[in-house]
Amino acid sequence: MNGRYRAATVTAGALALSFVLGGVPGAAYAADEGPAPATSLSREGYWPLEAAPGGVAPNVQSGGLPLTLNGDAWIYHPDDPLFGDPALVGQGDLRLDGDGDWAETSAAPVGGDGSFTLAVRARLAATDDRTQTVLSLPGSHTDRLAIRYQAESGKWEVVVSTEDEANAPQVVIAEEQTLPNDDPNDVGEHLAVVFDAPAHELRFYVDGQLSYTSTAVDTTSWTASGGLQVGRSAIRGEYFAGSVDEVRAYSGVADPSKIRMMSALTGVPDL
Ligand SMILES: [Ca+2]
Repeated sequence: MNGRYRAATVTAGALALSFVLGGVPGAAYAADEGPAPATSLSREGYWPLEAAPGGVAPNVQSGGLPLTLNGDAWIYHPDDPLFGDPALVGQGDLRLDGDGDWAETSAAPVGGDGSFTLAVRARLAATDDRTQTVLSLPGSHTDRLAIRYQAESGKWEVVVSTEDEANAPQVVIAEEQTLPNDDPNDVGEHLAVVFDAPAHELRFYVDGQLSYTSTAVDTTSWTASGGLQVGRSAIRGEYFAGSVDEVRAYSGVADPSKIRMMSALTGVPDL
């Protein structure tokens, strides 16, 4: 075999490829055609936050860790189930006043050494000048991952620290399209993060949608050492003021259709 033959083959292949791409403009950005799941999905936690007897919100997942409420954190129920202000989803949601309230599990339901999915519905009390963390997974010196309202930009963002160091380089995705809605009559936003470890990709879905700016290359593999934090960063504080509901944690990659189901305004216990 000689070099000239190989060169001809490559040229023919390149022409064929460009023809195929030209025939389906924009296909690479179609929101509904996300990558296939690289790993199976295993639920570690679903906390519908309907009640917290004794200050402990149960995990629907059998054998899963509950969320313990701290500070003045409480579960809201409308006085009148028909005409009162509804909870975000279902009959109750978690209320946090931004002044030392949070809920946490005793250990991390997902650590970050493999693929994972985290989801939550959150409504800020006010889009004010305080950065506020909705969910985080702590290490010793920084958060493995945090989902938060970034006051400087006025946007939701997900932040990954690439090492467990205070000033570690970070991977950040800011949500550019759907801004936080602090209207008390609104349902806030559904926020979901997928870390696809084999694909080295971080995805940030807001209200069930993944915009084309909401993925980032991420090769982080260190493991969180503390429990899941709801309503704060265990490292930086950043206490959340507002309502939180429908917290979910999975090992593995949730595909776009599952993320859309999680973002529904009715709880899906079997998801
Ligand atoms: Ca609820």
